[in-house]
Amino acid sequence: MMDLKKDMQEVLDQFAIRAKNNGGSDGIAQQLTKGAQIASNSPVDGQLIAEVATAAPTDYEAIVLRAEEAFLAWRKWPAPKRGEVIRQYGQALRDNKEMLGKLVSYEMGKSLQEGAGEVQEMIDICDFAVGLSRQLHGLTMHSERPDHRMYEQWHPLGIVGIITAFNFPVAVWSWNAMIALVAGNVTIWKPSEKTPLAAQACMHILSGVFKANQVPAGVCNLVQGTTEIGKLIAADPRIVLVSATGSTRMGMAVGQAVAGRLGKCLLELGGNNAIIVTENADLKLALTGAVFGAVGTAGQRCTTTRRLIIHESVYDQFVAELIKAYGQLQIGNPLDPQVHVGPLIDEAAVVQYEAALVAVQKEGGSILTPAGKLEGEGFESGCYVRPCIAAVQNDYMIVQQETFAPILYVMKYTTLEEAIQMQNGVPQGLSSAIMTGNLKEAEKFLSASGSDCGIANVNIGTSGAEIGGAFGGEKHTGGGRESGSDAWKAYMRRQTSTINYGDDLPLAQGIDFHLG
Ligand code: UN1
Repeated sequence: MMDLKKDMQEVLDQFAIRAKNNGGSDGIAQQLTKGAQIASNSPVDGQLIAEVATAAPTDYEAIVLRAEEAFLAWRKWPAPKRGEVIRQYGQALRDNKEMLGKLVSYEMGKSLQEGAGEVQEMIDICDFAVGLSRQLHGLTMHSERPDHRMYEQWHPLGIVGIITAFNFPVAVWSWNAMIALVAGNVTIWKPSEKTPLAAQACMHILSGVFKANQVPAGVCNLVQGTTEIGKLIAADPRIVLVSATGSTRMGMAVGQAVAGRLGKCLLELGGNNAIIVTENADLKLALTGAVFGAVGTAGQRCTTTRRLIIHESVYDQFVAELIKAYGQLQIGNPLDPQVHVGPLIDEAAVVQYEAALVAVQKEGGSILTPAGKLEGEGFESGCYVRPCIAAVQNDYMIVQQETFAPILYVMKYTTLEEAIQMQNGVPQGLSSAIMTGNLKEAEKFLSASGSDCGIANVNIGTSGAEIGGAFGGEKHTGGGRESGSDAWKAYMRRQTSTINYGDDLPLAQGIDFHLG
């Protein structure tokens, strides 16, 4: 095992993170943060990593004014030139992948593999955004009038507010920011107050690239703070688009505030993702998909597998194999490459995990594996729990909710129709999967009367989406789409133009209107 203290000091030095940090954009907001300090403690060992100053409302105001100013210049940069800046950021992230991954892992508690994976998502979205910078296409349409041409083009919106959650402290910001920036927007990022340092590091790397390219100050901003800052962003008519990732409760508040001023919203909220394991599944493959989906990031992904809907003919065998696999999981310091499951984000999350287990039993469910909080050597932070499996019914109140912890609910089905109904029978609609070698089952699951989720996979778990597809979901997941495919359109405004190059003014719909 590495010398954690020495190793982390090197990481903090690399990103110029000191014991106390200014909370604004790197090199930009040096005098701007007058708010209270927030402490970032690692859930790995409970140690204080560093403190960050939060933005006071006056700091926020100054940042918005500067962002507005920066937009006037940035929107004039040709999109491929903006893309070139993002290309260089992608390169800088490649150079810093190991270090940034380690910081994410230590500050958030996910495994080193997953920390590095998150930085890889950042690199991937940079590459995607660079290509996109030459492909922000509009259509050309045939006009119904002679000597007329009709076409559309896409323009930037202005300021895009990005509110992110602790569980993907760097990747989700990048999905939003990289696309928003090549589109010609400026951004204001409010990261989770539980992972302020990872955000600080992202901005530190970015500021070097921006300086080298003389990007106007204020194009990409960081505002550290609590939900108070999130509320300011949601209510602010100058923030044209608010992209928010987090709980359904948070999304409802943000969505209502933004709708109240007719702003644009992009919400990526809770999931309650299920895998249907059919009698035609390759059970070995299903096992790996289910276990990684359920315990990866200690069950704190919005795409985490929370429910397994298993055909009655394979239920006993599959559940027995699951229990065996859970017995082999290594729980502990996520910086140790041998470890599968790290801590939850904080002690409040442990309390929620414990409350969910009580609720499961109260409603008549049974817990099939050892469960509970872990104590003793290595678990001093108080954030470690045992991933566990519980046999339940789909309509239990606790099963209908998203508990951000490694609790996997198992249930039985008889017909595929019933399984699909159970899969869809929750308020959330993010990710879903079916494990089957049967083409008809797979296609039924993917059809209009199949999964109602934004993501529907076959022979793959519910988590680990690639950036190239549009990411997001329906119902209480909020309806937004981020990252790949044509999700960029949410970050731009569409302008339809009709041009008359003739000598007459024919009106559409055949209307005859003559003066004199
Ligand atoms: C999230 O949990 O908010 O699909 C994002 C995945 C990751 C992203 C998860 N690529 O699991």
